[in-house]
Amino acid sequence: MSIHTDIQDEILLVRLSRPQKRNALNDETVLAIENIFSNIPEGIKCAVIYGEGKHFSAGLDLSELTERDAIQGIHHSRMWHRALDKIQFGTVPVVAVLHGAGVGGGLELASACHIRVAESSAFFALPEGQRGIFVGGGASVRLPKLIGMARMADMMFTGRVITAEEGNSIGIVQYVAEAGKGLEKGIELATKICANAGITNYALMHVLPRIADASQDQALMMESLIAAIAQDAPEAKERLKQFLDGKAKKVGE
Ligand code: 1HE
Repeated sequence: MSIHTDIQDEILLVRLSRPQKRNALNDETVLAIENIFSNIPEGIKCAVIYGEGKHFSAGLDLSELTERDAIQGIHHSRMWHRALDKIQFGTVPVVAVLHGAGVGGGLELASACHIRVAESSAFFALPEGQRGIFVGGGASVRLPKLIGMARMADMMFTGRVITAEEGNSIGIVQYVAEAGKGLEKGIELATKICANAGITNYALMHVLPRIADASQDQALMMESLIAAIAQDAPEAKERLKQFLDGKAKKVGE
């Protein structure tokens, strides 16, 4: 099997497990991703995805690319879109823990997650330019939202390799961890996410990206609607009361 899952408390741990091929994403793996994120077990509130071996993922399995014609190529790309949409618009937030290569489709997979942690060994690139192809796993939509269109175009035009620290400063990742400490950091973040109200996590996954894509007028209306729904929940009322009674953590605690 090219992917393994484990459960730790309320967190689903998803491990890319094809280290001999640098976790290159063949069709079997992409379909397994679709299946896993379509069937998050009851009681799970967050997922963490990471890679076995020295790299997160070397991207598309290039050995499967050679025989495809144009229409097969479209179906293949749409399969990636389906699978990665199950991550971005699934039922639980997903933290990606990146180390070594996070390139091509590996970066596309990471971009579909909600938070990215890079170990200091991580590096990012879009070698599609050099391979004579184009991204097909959603990077042209998701990556410009993280780093801007000019940076993505540069990565493809020139094959530029971005380090973990650079990735942190331009927005590919939100955290950098020491070598070997990424998973720990990912689980620490996932634990915080699990403690949020479900409606807040849902709004961040499903409403915020739609607000970002909408016109200002529609976006502000969506914000008002989701804000009203969230504050109406008994859980929100209870959390606000706890703060006002001095029983909740202050900011930063
Ligand atoms: C692979 C792949 C792969 C490794 N497909 N087999 N992605 C790329 O263009 C990245 C290509 N890979 C690399 O540049 C390097 O492998 C790495 C920098 C990621 C890692 O280097 P290293 O020295 O640790 O490993 P290696 O010796 O290059 O590879 C080990 C094995 O994995 C070797 O196979 P072996 O049978 O000779 O042992 C490699 O052939 C195999 N391997 N990467 C297939 N990608 C939805 S569209 C997305 C489009 C893309 O993602 S394009 C970018 C593809």
